[in-house]
Amino acid sequence: MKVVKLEDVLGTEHEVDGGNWISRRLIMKKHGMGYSVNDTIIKAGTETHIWYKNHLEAVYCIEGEGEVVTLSDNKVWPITKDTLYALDEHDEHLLRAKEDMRMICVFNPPLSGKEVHDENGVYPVDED
Ligand code: 9YT
Repeated sequence: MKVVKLEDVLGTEHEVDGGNWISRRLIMKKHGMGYSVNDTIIKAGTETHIWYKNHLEAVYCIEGEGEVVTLSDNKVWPITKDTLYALDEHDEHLLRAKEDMRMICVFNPPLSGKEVHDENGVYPVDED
């Protein structure tokens, strides 16, 4: 049994500042669950290019409002509180936050916990 509180992560190396977002890594690869879980704040007024070529991600919005644009078809997906989107095809996308958004992000394979996007919006494969 594991219990993790947000306050345990704040101010540690697992509170990661990505510029447009701050990701609090709650469950990571080291926990051995086969996925990772982040509590992430997307900053109001930002647009972030993301392309998780090496991961599948599901994102559940629990606060705030914004939209995702999938770049393969330029479709705009409104995202508000209580909405989940799943990047089931490693979808390249733009994430736009109209206001601060709080997102619960689940990654498969799990993040090691310190990742930030590279210049293409990608997280690397964890080789360990
Ligand atoms: C929602 C989203 O993809 N935000 C970017 C940060 C990432 N999800 C993370 O590491 O929490």
